[in-house]
Amino acid sequence: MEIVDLRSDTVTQPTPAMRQAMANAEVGDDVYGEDPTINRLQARAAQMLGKEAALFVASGTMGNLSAILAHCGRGDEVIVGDKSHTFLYEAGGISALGGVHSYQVPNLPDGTLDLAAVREAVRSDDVHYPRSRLICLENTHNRCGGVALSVEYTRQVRALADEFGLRLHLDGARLFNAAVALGVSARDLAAPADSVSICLSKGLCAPVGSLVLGSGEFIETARRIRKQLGGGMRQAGVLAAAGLIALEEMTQRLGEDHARARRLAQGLAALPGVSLYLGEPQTNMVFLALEEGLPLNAAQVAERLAQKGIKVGVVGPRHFRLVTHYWVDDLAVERTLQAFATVLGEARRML
Ligand code: TLP
Repeated sequence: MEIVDLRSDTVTQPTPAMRQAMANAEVGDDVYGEDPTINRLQARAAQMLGKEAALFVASGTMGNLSAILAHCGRGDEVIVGDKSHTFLYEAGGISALGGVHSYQVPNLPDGTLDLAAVREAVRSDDVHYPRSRLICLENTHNRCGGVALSVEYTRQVRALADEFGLRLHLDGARLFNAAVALGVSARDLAAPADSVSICLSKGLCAPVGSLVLGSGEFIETARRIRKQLGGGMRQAGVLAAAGLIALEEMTQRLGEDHARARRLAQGLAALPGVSLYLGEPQTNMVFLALEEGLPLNAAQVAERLAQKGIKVGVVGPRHFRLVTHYWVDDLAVERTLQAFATVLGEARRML
Protein backbone atom coordinates (compact mmCIF):
# COMPACT_ATOMS: atom_id res chain seq x y z
CA MET A 1 0.00 0.00 0.00
CA GLU A 2 1.39 3.38 -0.92
CA ILE A 3 1.59 5.71 2.05
CA VAL A 4 0.36 9.30 1.84
CA ASP A 5 2.39 11.19 4.43
CA LEU A 6 0.75 14.50 5.33
CA ARG A 7 2.34 14.88 8.77
CA SER A 8 4.70 17.57 7.54
CA ASP A 9 6.60 18.83 4.50
CA THR A 10 9.73 17.83 6.45
CA VAL A 11 9.05 14.23 5.36
CA THR A 12 9.85 15.04 1.73
CA GLN A 13 12.41 12.83 0.05
CA PRO A 14 14.99 14.36 -2.29
CA THR A 15 13.91 14.36 -5.94
CA PRO A 16 15.70 12.21 -8.56
CA ALA A 17 17.43 15.37 -9.88
CA MET A 18 18.70 16.09 -6.37
CA ARG A 19 20.09 12.58 -5.93
CA GLN A 20 21.90 12.93 -9.23
CA ALA A 21 23.34 16.34 -8.29
CA MET A 22 24.40 14.98 -4.90
CA ALA A 23 26.27 12.10 -6.49
CA ASN A 24 28.17 14.49 -8.75
CA ALA A 25 28.77 17.33 -6.28
CA GLU A 26 32.20 18.90 -6.04
CA VAL A 27 33.14 19.12 -2.38
CA GLY A 28 35.81 20.47 -0.02
CA ASP A 29 36.26 21.23 3.67
CA ASP A 30 33.64 23.85 4.50
CA VAL A 31 35.19 24.74 7.87
CA TYR A 32 38.10 26.02 5.74
CA GLY A 33 35.50 27.69 3.49
CA GLU A 34 36.65 25.39 0.70
CA ASP A 35 33.50 23.58 -0.36
CA PRO A 36 32.70 25.03 -3.79
CA THR A 37 29.12 23.76 -3.80
CA ILE A 38 28.34 25.24 -0.39
CA ASN A 39 29.95 28.49 -1.48
CA ARG A 40 27.77 28.54 -4.57
CA LEU A 41 24.63 27.79 -2.55
CA GLN A 42 25.39 30.55 -0.03
CA ALA A 43 26.14 33.09 -2.77
CA ARG A 44 23.01 32.21 -4.71
CA ALA A 45 20.78 32.36 -1.63
CA ALA A 46 22.23 35.74 -0.62
CA GLN A 47 21.57 37.06 -4.11
CA MET A 48 18.01 35.71 -4.20
CA LEU A 49 17.14 37.17 -0.82
CA GLY A 50 18.99 40.45 -1.24
CA LYS A 51 21.31 39.96 1.74
CA GLU A 52 25.08 40.40 1.84
CA ALA A 53 25.96 36.91 2.99
CA ALA A 54 24.55 33.50 3.85
CA LEU A 55 25.55 30.53 5.99
CA PHE A 56 24.57 26.89 5.39
CA VAL A 57 23.40 25.22 8.61
CA ALA A 58 22.12 21.78 9.51
CA SER A 59 18.50 22.65 10.28
CA GLY A 60 15.92 25.36 10.71
CA THR A 61 16.37 25.08 14.46
CA MET A 62 20.11 25.65 14.12
CA GLY A 63 19.40 28.56 11.78
CA ASN A 64 17.17 30.33 14.28
CA LEU A 65 19.45 29.47 17.19
CA SER A 66 22.64 30.71 15.56
CA ALA A 67 20.89 33.87 14.34
CA ILE A 68 19.38 34.67 17.74
CA LEU A 69 22.68 33.98 19.51
CA ALA A 70 24.47 36.20 17.00
CA HIS A 71 22.06 39.06 17.83
CA CYS A 72 21.76 38.56 21.59
CA GLY A 73 24.10 38.03 24.52
CA ARG A 74 23.33 36.31 27.81
CA GLY A 75 20.53 38.07 29.68
CA ASP A 76 19.28 39.85 26.58
CA GLU A 77 15.64 39.47 25.64
CA VAL A 78 13.96 38.50 22.40
CA ILE A 79 10.33 39.36 21.71
CA VAL A 80 8.65 36.33 20.11
CA GLY A 81 5.14 35.18 19.34
CA ASP A 82 3.59 32.76 21.83
CA LYS A 83 2.86 30.36 18.96
CA SER A 84 6.21 30.80 17.26
CA HIS A 85 8.30 27.78 16.39
CA THR A 86 11.25 29.22 18.28
CA PHE A 87 9.23 29.50 21.47
CA LEU A 88 7.25 26.26 21.16
CA TYR A 89 9.41 23.74 19.33
CA GLU A 90 13.12 24.46 19.57
CA ALA A 91 13.69 22.75 22.91
CA GLY A 92 14.29 26.08 24.64
CA GLY A 93 17.65 26.29 22.88
CA ILE A 94 17.96 30.06 23.02
CA SER A 95 17.74 30.03 26.82
CA ALA A 96 19.41 26.66 27.45
CA LEU A 97 22.41 27.36 25.25
CA GLY A 98 22.48 31.14 24.86
CA GLY A 99 21.08 32.49 28.13
CA VAL A 100 18.61 34.49 26.05
CA HIS A 101 15.34 35.37 27.75
CA SER A 102 12.11 35.38 25.76
CA TYR A 103 9.16 37.72 26.05
CA GLN A 104 6.13 36.06 24.48
CA VAL A 105 3.59 38.30 22.84
CA PRO A 106 0.32 36.59 21.76
CA ASN A 107 0.21 35.77 18.08
CA LEU A 108 -2.94 37.06 16.43
CA PRO A 109 -4.87 34.59 14.22
CA ASP A 110 -3.15 36.01 11.13
CA GLY A 111 0.29 35.17 12.52
CA THR A 112 1.20 38.76 13.32
CA LEU A 113 2.02 40.34 16.67
CA ASP A 114 -0.07 43.31 17.64
CA LEU A 115 2.23 46.32 17.25
CA ALA A 116 0.96 47.96 20.45
CA ALA A 117 1.67 44.71 22.34
CA VAL A 118 5.21 44.60 20.93
CA ARG A 119 5.72 48.22 21.91
CA GLU A 120 4.60 47.39 25.43
CA ALA A 121 6.95 44.42 25.54
CA VAL A 122 10.03 46.57 24.92
CA ARG A 123 11.82 47.03 28.24
CA SER A 124 12.86 50.35 29.65
CA ASP A 125 16.43 50.78 30.85
CA ASP A 126 16.07 49.50 34.39
CA VAL A 127 18.44 47.30 36.36
CA HIS A 128 15.58 44.92 37.13
CA TYR A 129 14.93 44.06 33.50
CA PRO A 130 16.63 42.08 30.80
CA ARG A 131 17.69 44.18 27.82
CA SER A 132 15.34 44.05 24.83
CA ARG A 133 17.48 43.25 21.81
CA LEU A 134 15.54 41.50 19.10
CA ILE A 135 12.07 40.91 17.63
CA CYS A 136 11.33 37.62 15.83
CA LEU A 137 8.64 37.03 13.23
CA GLU A 138 7.72 33.79 11.46
CA ASN A 139 6.62 33.68 7.82
CA THR A 140 4.70 31.60 6.94
CA HIS A 141 3.43 31.18 10.46
CA ASN A 142 3.16 27.47 11.13
CA ARG A 143 0.86 27.19 14.18
CA CYS A 144 -1.37 30.04 13.01
CA GLY A 145 -2.31 27.93 10.00
CA GLY A 146 0.59 28.39 7.59
CA VAL A 147 -0.48 31.99 7.08
CA ALA A 148 1.62 34.54 5.21
CA LEU A 149 2.70 37.86 6.76
CA SER A 150 2.68 40.76 4.31
CA VAL A 151 5.60 42.95 3.27
CA GLU A 152 3.71 45.94 4.67
CA TYR A 153 3.33 44.35 8.11
CA THR A 154 6.99 43.29 8.18
CA ARG A 155 7.97 46.88 7.36
CA GLN A 156 5.83 48.16 10.23
CA VAL A 157 7.65 45.86 12.64
CA ARG A 158 10.97 47.06 11.19
CA ALA A 159 9.96 50.67 11.87
CA LEU A 160 9.05 49.77 15.43
CA ALA A 161 12.36 47.94 15.89
CA ASP A 162 14.21 51.01 14.62
CA GLU A 163 12.36 53.25 17.02
CA PHE A 164 13.80 51.24 19.93
CA GLY A 165 17.15 50.27 18.43
CA LEU A 166 16.15 46.61 18.19
CA ARG A 167 17.05 44.06 15.54
CA LEU A 168 14.57 41.98 13.55
CA HIS A 169 14.97 38.27 12.76
CA LEU A 170 12.62 36.43 10.43
CA ASP A 171 12.07 32.69 10.73
CA GLY A 172 11.44 32.10 7.06
CA ALA A 173 11.43 28.31 7.19
CA ARG A 174 8.66 28.55 4.56
CA LEU A 175 9.34 32.04 3.22
CA PHE A 176 8.97 30.91 -0.40
CA ASN A 177 5.49 29.56 0.38
CA ALA A 178 4.61 32.99 1.74
CA ALA A 179 6.02 34.68 -1.36
CA VAL A 180 3.95 32.46 -3.67
CA ALA A 181 0.77 32.95 -1.62
CA LEU A 182 1.16 36.74 -1.59
CA GLY A 183 2.47 37.07 -5.14
CA VAL A 184 5.57 38.96 -3.99
CA SER A 185 9.26 38.06 -3.99
CA ALA A 186 10.93 36.34 -1.06
CA ARG A 187 13.45 39.16 -1.31
CA ASP A 188 10.79 41.79 -0.57
CA LEU A 189 9.53 39.78 2.38
CA ALA A 190 13.07 39.45 3.76
CA ALA A 191 14.13 43.06 3.09
CA PRO A 192 12.93 44.63 6.36
CA ALA A 193 14.68 41.99 8.50
CA ASP A 194 18.30 42.14 9.68
CA SER A 195 18.48 38.38 9.44
CA VAL A 196 16.40 35.61 7.96
CA SER A 197 16.55 31.83 8.10
CA ILE A 198 15.15 29.70 5.30
CA CYS A 199 14.73 25.92 5.11
CA LEU A 200 15.68 23.81 2.11
CA SER A 201 14.40 20.57 3.56
CA LYS A 202 10.68 21.26 3.89
CA GLY A 203 8.50 21.96 0.86
CA LEU A 204 11.69 22.42 -1.18
CA CYS A 205 12.57 18.71 -0.76
CA ALA A 206 16.30 18.89 0.01
CA PRO A 207 17.26 16.11 2.44
CA VAL A 208 19.06 18.39 4.92
CA GLY A 209 19.83 22.04 5.43
CA SER A 210 18.83 25.60 6.04
CA LEU A 211 20.46 28.96 5.46
CA VAL A 212 20.89 32.01 7.67
CA LEU A 213 21.23 35.31 5.83
CA GLY A 214 22.18 38.82 6.83
CA SER A 215 25.05 41.32 6.68
CA GLY A 216 28.60 40.06 6.13
CA GLU A 217 29.55 40.94 9.69
CA PHE A 218 26.49 39.22 11.15
CA ILE A 219 27.17 36.05 9.16
CA GLU A 220 30.76 35.95 10.44
CA THR A 221 29.41 35.99 14.00
CA ALA A 222 26.84 33.34 13.12
CA ARG A 223 29.61 31.21 11.58
CA ARG A 224 31.52 31.19 14.87
CA ILE A 225 28.33 30.29 16.76
CA ARG A 226 27.61 27.50 14.29
CA LYS A 227 31.08 26.12 15.11
CA GLN A 228 30.36 26.36 18.85
CA LEU A 229 27.16 24.42 18.32
CA GLY A 230 29.09 21.68 16.55
CA GLY A 231 27.54 22.63 13.24
CA GLY A 232 30.75 23.20 11.27
CA MET A 233 30.38 20.57 8.56
CA ARG A 234 33.10 19.32 6.22
CA GLN A 235 32.26 17.93 2.75
CA ALA A 236 28.63 18.98 3.06
CA GLY A 237 28.57 20.08 -0.57
CA VAL A 238 26.73 16.80 -1.23
CA LEU A 239 23.86 18.39 0.71
CA ALA A 240 24.28 21.86 -0.78
CA ALA A 241 23.97 20.35 -4.28
CA ALA A 242 20.41 19.34 -3.43
CA GLY A 243 19.92 22.75 -1.82
CA LEU A 244 20.75 24.51 -5.09
CA ILE A 245 18.01 22.56 -6.86
CA ALA A 246 15.68 23.37 -3.97
CA LEU A 247 16.28 27.10 -4.48
CA GLU A 248 16.33 27.18 -8.28
CA GLU A 249 13.60 24.73 -9.14
CA MET A 250 11.49 23.69 -6.20
CA THR A 251 10.58 27.26 -5.23
CA GLN A 252 8.81 27.55 -8.60
CA ARG A 253 6.27 24.80 -7.98
CA LEU A 254 4.96 25.55 -4.46
CA GLY A 255 1.70 26.89 -5.90
CA GLU A 256 0.76 23.29 -6.74
CA ASP A 257 1.02 22.34 -3.06
CA HIS A 258 -1.15 25.31 -2.12
CA ALA A 259 -3.79 24.36 -4.68
CA ARG A 260 -3.87 20.78 -3.33
CA ALA A 261 -4.13 22.08 0.24
CA ARG A 262 -7.18 24.12 -0.82
CA ARG A 263 -8.71 21.10 -2.55
CA LEU A 264 -8.07 18.96 0.51
CA ALA A 265 -9.54 21.61 2.81
CA GLN A 266 -12.68 22.02 0.70
CA GLY A 267 -13.22 18.26 0.59
CA LEU A 268 -12.66 17.87 4.33
CA ALA A 269 -14.87 20.83 5.23
CA ALA A 270 -17.72 19.18 3.33
CA LEU A 271 -17.55 16.09 5.57
CA PRO A 272 -19.79 15.95 8.64
CA GLY A 273 -17.84 15.81 11.91
CA VAL A 274 -14.85 18.05 11.11
CA SER A 275 -14.14 21.73 10.53
CA LEU A 276 -11.25 23.95 9.43
CA TYR A 277 -10.63 25.64 12.76
CA LEU A 278 -7.96 27.99 11.42
CA GLY A 279 -9.89 28.83 8.26
CA GLU A 280 -9.11 28.13 4.61
CA PRO A 281 -5.46 27.35 3.94
CA GLN A 282 -3.33 30.17 2.51
CA THR A 283 -0.35 27.92 1.78
CA ASN A 284 0.34 24.20 2.23
CA MET A 285 -1.18 23.53 5.66
CA VAL A 286 -4.68 22.39 6.57
CA PHE A 287 -5.71 22.48 10.22
CA LEU A 288 -8.72 20.39 11.10
CA ALA A 289 -10.76 19.89 14.30
CA LEU A 290 -13.06 17.01 15.19
CA GLU A 291 -16.57 17.90 16.30
CA GLU A 292 -17.04 17.69 20.08
CA GLY A 293 -19.67 14.93 20.05
CA LEU A 294 -17.65 12.35 18.07
CA PRO A 295 -16.66 9.30 20.13
CA LEU A 296 -13.09 9.17 18.76
CA ASN A 297 -10.26 11.58 19.57
CA ALA A 298 -7.64 12.80 17.09
CA ALA A 299 -5.10 10.09 17.99
CA GLN A 300 -7.71 7.37 17.43
CA VAL A 301 -8.79 8.85 14.11
CA ALA A 302 -5.14 9.16 13.06
CA GLU A 303 -4.58 5.52 13.94
CA ARG A 304 -7.51 4.43 11.75
CA LEU A 305 -6.33 6.64 8.90
CA ALA A 306 -2.83 5.15 9.20
CA GLN A 307 -4.32 1.69 8.72
CA LYS A 308 -5.56 2.99 5.36
CA GLY A 309 -2.11 4.34 4.47
CA ILE A 310 -2.82 8.00 5.35
CA LYS A 311 -0.55 9.66 7.90
CA VAL A 312 -1.70 12.94 9.44
CA GLY A 313 -0.25 15.12 12.19
CA VAL A 314 -2.04 15.18 15.55
CA VAL A 315 -1.62 18.63 17.07
CA GLY A 316 -4.15 18.52 19.90
CA PRO A 317 -6.72 16.21 21.53
CA ARG A 318 -9.15 16.83 18.66
CA HIS A 319 -6.87 18.61 16.18
CA PHE A 320 -4.92 17.64 13.08
CA ARG A 321 -2.44 19.26 10.75
CA LEU A 322 -2.18 18.05 7.16
CA VAL A 323 0.66 19.42 5.05
CA THR A 324 0.84 19.09 1.27
CA HIS A 325 4.16 18.81 -0.55
CA TYR A 326 5.89 17.53 -3.68
CA TRP A 327 5.15 13.89 -2.89
CA VAL A 328 1.40 14.45 -2.43
CA ASP A 329 -0.33 14.33 -5.79
CA ASP A 330 -4.00 14.64 -6.81
CA LEU A 331 -4.64 10.95 -6.25
CA ALA A 332 -3.19 11.22 -2.73
CA VAL A 333 -5.62 14.06 -2.00
CA GLU A 334 -8.55 11.94 -3.19
CA ARG A 335 -7.40 8.93 -1.15
CA THR A 336 -7.12 11.14 1.93
CA LEU A 337 -10.64 12.49 1.48
CA GLN A 338 -12.01 8.98 1.04
CA ALA A 339 -10.19 7.68 4.10
CA PHE A 340 -11.48 10.56 6.24
CA ALA A 341 -15.03 10.00 4.94
CA THR A 342 -14.84 6.31 5.90
CA VAL A 343 -13.31 6.84 9.35
CA LEU A 344 -15.66 9.71 10.23
CA GLY A 345 -18.59 7.57 9.04
CA GLU A 346 -17.44 4.76 11.36
CA ALA A 347 -17.16 7.24 14.24
CA ARG A 348 -20.67 8.55 13.67
CA ARG A 349 -22.08 5.04 13.63
CA MET A 350 -20.64 4.54 17.14
CA LEU A 351 -22.89 7.31 18.45
N1 TLP B 1 8.73 22.62 11.94
C1 TLP B 1 8.35 21.22 12.04
C2 TLP B 1 8.12 20.80 13.49
O1 TLP B 1 9.22 21.13 14.26
C3 TLP B 1 6.89 21.39 14.10
C4 TLP B 1 7.12 20.97 11.19
O2 TLP B 1 6.81 19.79 10.98
O3 TLP B 1 6.48 21.94 10.74
N2 TLP B 1 10.73 27.18 11.84
C5 TLP B 1 9.51 26.76 11.49
C6 TLP B 1 8.44 27.76 11.20
C7 TLP B 1 9.23 25.40 11.39
O4 TLP B 1 8.02 25.00 11.07
C8 TLP B 1 10.27 24.47 11.65
C9 TLP B 1 10.03 22.98 11.58
C10 TLP B 1 11.54 24.96 12.01
C11 TLP B 1 11.73 26.34 12.10
C12 TLP B 1 12.68 24.06 12.37
O5 TLP B 1 13.20 23.37 11.31
P1 TLP B 1 14.05 22.02 11.52
O6 TLP B 1 13.03 20.94 11.73
O7 TLP B 1 14.82 21.90 10.25
O8 TLP B 1 14.92 22.21 12.69
